[in-house]
Amino acid sequence: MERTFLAIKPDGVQRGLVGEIIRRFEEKGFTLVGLKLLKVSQELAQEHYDVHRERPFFAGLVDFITSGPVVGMVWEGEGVVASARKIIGATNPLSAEPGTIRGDLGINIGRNLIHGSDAVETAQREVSLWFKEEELVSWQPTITPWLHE
Ligand code: YYY
Ligand code: MG
Repeated sequence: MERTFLAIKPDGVQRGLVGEIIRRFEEKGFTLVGLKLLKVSQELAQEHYDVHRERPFFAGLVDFITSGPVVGMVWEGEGVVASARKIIGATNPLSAEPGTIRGDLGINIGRNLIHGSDAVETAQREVSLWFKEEELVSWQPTITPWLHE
Protein backbone atom coordinates (compact mmCIF):
# COMPACT_ATOMS: atom_id res chain seq x y z
CA MET A 1 0.00 0.00 0.00
CA GLU A 2 1.26 3.50 -0.88
CA ARG A 3 2.65 5.67 1.91
CA THR A 4 3.59 9.33 2.16
CA PHE A 5 5.52 11.44 4.63
CA LEU A 6 3.91 14.61 5.97
CA ALA A 7 5.30 17.08 8.49
CA ILE A 8 3.42 19.84 10.30
CA LYS A 9 6.01 22.61 10.40
CA PRO A 10 6.76 24.77 13.48
CA ASP A 11 4.20 27.42 12.41
CA GLY A 12 1.43 24.80 12.30
CA VAL A 13 2.34 23.51 15.76
CA GLN A 14 2.70 27.02 17.26
CA ARG A 15 -0.65 28.10 15.79
CA GLY A 16 -2.44 25.12 17.32
CA LEU A 17 -3.36 23.63 13.96
CA VAL A 18 -2.13 20.06 14.56
CA GLY A 19 -5.65 18.69 15.12
CA GLU A 20 -7.15 20.65 12.22
CA ILE A 21 -4.46 19.41 9.82
CA ILE A 22 -4.63 15.77 10.92
CA ARG A 23 -8.45 15.89 10.70
CA ARG A 24 -8.32 16.62 6.97
CA PHE A 25 -6.37 13.45 6.19
CA GLU A 26 -8.43 11.31 8.58
CA GLU A 27 -11.70 12.53 7.08
CA LYS A 28 -10.49 11.87 3.56
CA GLY A 29 -10.03 8.21 4.52
CA PHE A 30 -6.26 7.82 4.73
CA THR A 31 -4.70 5.73 7.49
CA LEU A 32 -2.20 7.12 10.00
CA VAL A 33 0.64 4.63 10.41
CA GLY A 34 3.33 6.80 12.05
CA LEU A 35 3.24 9.91 14.25
CA LYS A 36 5.75 11.80 16.38
CA LEU A 37 6.52 15.25 17.75
CA LEU A 38 10.19 16.20 17.53
CA LYS A 39 12.71 19.01 17.49
CA VAL A 40 14.39 18.59 14.10
CA SER A 41 18.21 18.52 14.14
CA GLN A 42 20.30 20.58 11.68
CA GLU A 43 21.46 17.30 10.16
CA LEU A 44 17.93 15.96 9.57
CA ALA A 45 16.73 19.32 8.23
CA GLN A 46 19.60 19.57 5.74
CA GLU A 47 19.17 15.98 4.59
CA HIS A 48 15.40 16.36 4.27
CA TYR A 49 15.76 19.49 2.11
CA ASP A 50 18.92 18.26 0.33
CA VAL A 51 17.33 18.87 -3.10
CA HIS A 52 17.12 22.60 -2.24
CA ARG A 53 20.71 22.90 -0.93
CA GLU A 54 21.78 25.39 -3.63
CA ARG A 55 18.61 27.51 -3.48
CA PRO A 56 18.75 31.01 -1.90
CA PHE A 57 16.04 30.11 0.63
CA PHE A 58 17.83 26.96 1.91
CA ALA A 59 19.48 28.46 5.03
CA GLY A 60 16.28 30.21 6.09
CA LEU A 61 14.27 27.06 5.49
CA VAL A 62 16.60 24.97 7.66
CA ASP A 63 16.53 27.65 10.40
CA PHE A 64 12.73 27.67 10.29
CA ILE A 65 12.20 23.91 10.33
CA THR A 66 14.59 23.56 13.30
CA SER A 67 13.04 26.51 15.19
CA GLY A 68 10.36 24.59 17.10
CA PRO A 69 8.53 21.30 17.41
CA VAL A 70 7.46 19.55 14.21
CA VAL A 71 4.91 16.73 13.87
CA GLY A 72 6.18 13.99 11.56
CA MET A 73 3.60 11.62 10.12
CA VAL A 74 3.30 8.69 7.76
CA TRP A 75 -0.07 8.18 6.04
CA GLU A 76 -1.14 5.20 4.00
CA GLY A 77 -3.75 4.75 1.27
CA GLU A 78 -4.53 4.41 -2.38
CA GLY A 79 -2.85 7.29 -4.26
CA VAL A 80 -1.99 9.00 -0.98
CA VAL A 81 1.15 10.77 -2.25
CA ALA A 82 -0.54 12.81 -4.98
CA SER A 83 -3.80 13.18 -3.06
CA ALA A 84 -2.03 14.58 0.01
CA ARG A 85 -0.27 17.15 -2.19
CA LYS A 86 -3.70 18.26 -3.44
CA ILE A 87 -5.09 18.47 0.08
CA ILE A 88 -2.02 20.54 1.08
CA GLY A 89 -2.25 22.93 -1.90
CA ALA A 90 0.28 25.03 -3.81
CA THR A 91 3.65 25.89 -2.23
CA ASN A 92 2.73 29.60 -2.00
CA PRO A 93 -0.36 29.88 0.22
CA LEU A 94 -1.39 33.06 -1.61
CA SER A 95 -1.85 31.02 -4.80
CA ALA A 96 -3.18 27.90 -3.07
CA GLU A 97 -6.85 27.16 -3.71
CA PRO A 98 -9.43 27.64 -0.98
CA GLY A 99 -10.26 24.23 0.46
CA THR A 100 -6.59 23.27 0.68
CA ILE A 101 -4.63 23.48 3.94
CA ARG A 102 -2.30 26.20 2.67
CA GLY A 103 -5.13 28.01 0.84
CA ASP A 104 -7.37 28.06 3.90
CA LEU A 105 -4.83 28.61 6.66
CA GLY A 106 -1.69 30.29 5.30
CA ILE A 107 -0.54 33.52 3.62
CA ASN A 108 3.28 33.29 3.32
CA ILE A 109 5.50 30.89 1.35
CA GLY A 110 8.01 30.71 4.21
CA ARG A 111 5.22 29.82 6.68
CA ASN A 112 3.21 27.32 4.66
CA LEU A 113 2.38 25.01 7.57
CA ILE A 114 3.03 21.56 6.18
CA HIS A 115 5.40 19.44 4.11
CA GLY A 116 4.26 16.57 1.90
CA SER A 117 6.36 14.20 -0.20
CA ASP A 118 6.15 15.09 -3.90
CA ALA A 119 6.42 11.60 -5.47
CA VAL A 120 6.29 7.93 -4.47
CA GLU A 121 10.12 7.58 -4.57
CA THR A 122 10.58 10.77 -2.53
CA ALA A 123 8.05 9.45 -0.03
CA GLN A 124 10.02 6.22 0.45
CA ARG A 125 13.21 8.22 1.03
CA GLU A 126 11.53 10.61 3.49
CA VAL A 127 9.67 7.91 5.45
CA SER A 128 12.93 6.05 6.08
CA LEU A 129 14.79 9.29 6.86
CA TRP A 130 12.30 10.34 9.55
CA PHE A 131 11.06 6.99 10.93
CA LYS A 132 12.56 3.69 11.99
CA GLU A 133 10.69 0.64 10.71
CA GLU A 134 9.56 -0.28 14.24
CA GLU A 135 7.98 3.17 14.69
CA LEU A 136 5.47 2.43 11.92
CA VAL A 137 2.29 0.51 12.69
CA SER A 138 0.55 -1.58 10.04
CA TRP A 139 -3.16 -1.86 10.81
CA GLN A 140 -6.47 -1.96 9.05
CA PRO A 141 -9.23 0.39 10.21
CA THR A 142 -12.58 -1.35 10.72
CA ILE A 143 -14.22 1.20 8.38
CA THR A 144 -12.17 -0.11 5.43
CA PRO A 145 -15.19 -1.79 3.71
CA TRP A 146 -16.95 1.60 3.78
CA LEU A 147 -14.03 3.28 2.05
CA HIS A 148 -13.16 0.69 -0.61
CA GLU A 149 -15.24 -1.60 -2.80
O1 YYY B 1 7.11 20.80 -1.82
P1 YYY B 1 6.73 22.18 -1.34
O2 YYY B 1 6.85 22.34 0.17
O3 YYY B 1 5.38 22.63 -1.83
O4 YYY B 1 7.75 23.23 -1.99
P2 YYY B 1 9.29 23.07 -2.42
O5 YYY B 1 9.44 23.73 -3.76
O6 YYY B 1 9.76 21.67 -2.29
O7 YYY B 1 10.04 23.98 -1.36
C1 YYY B 1 10.25 23.52 -0.04
C2 YYY B 1 9.92 24.63 0.93
O8 YYY B 1 10.83 25.70 0.74
C3 YYY B 1 8.54 25.26 0.73
O9 YYY B 1 7.52 24.53 1.37
C4 YYY B 1 8.75 26.63 1.32
C5 YYY B 1 10.20 26.94 1.05
N1 YYY B 1 10.36 27.85 -0.10
C6 YYY B 1 10.61 29.17 0.14
O10 YYY B 1 10.70 29.58 1.30
N2 YYY B 1 10.76 30.03 -0.92
C7 YYY B 1 10.66 29.58 -2.19
N3 YYY B 1 10.79 30.45 -3.20
C8 YYY B 1 10.39 28.23 -2.44
C9 YYY B 1 10.25 27.37 -1.37
MG1 MG C 1 8.92 19.83 -1.91
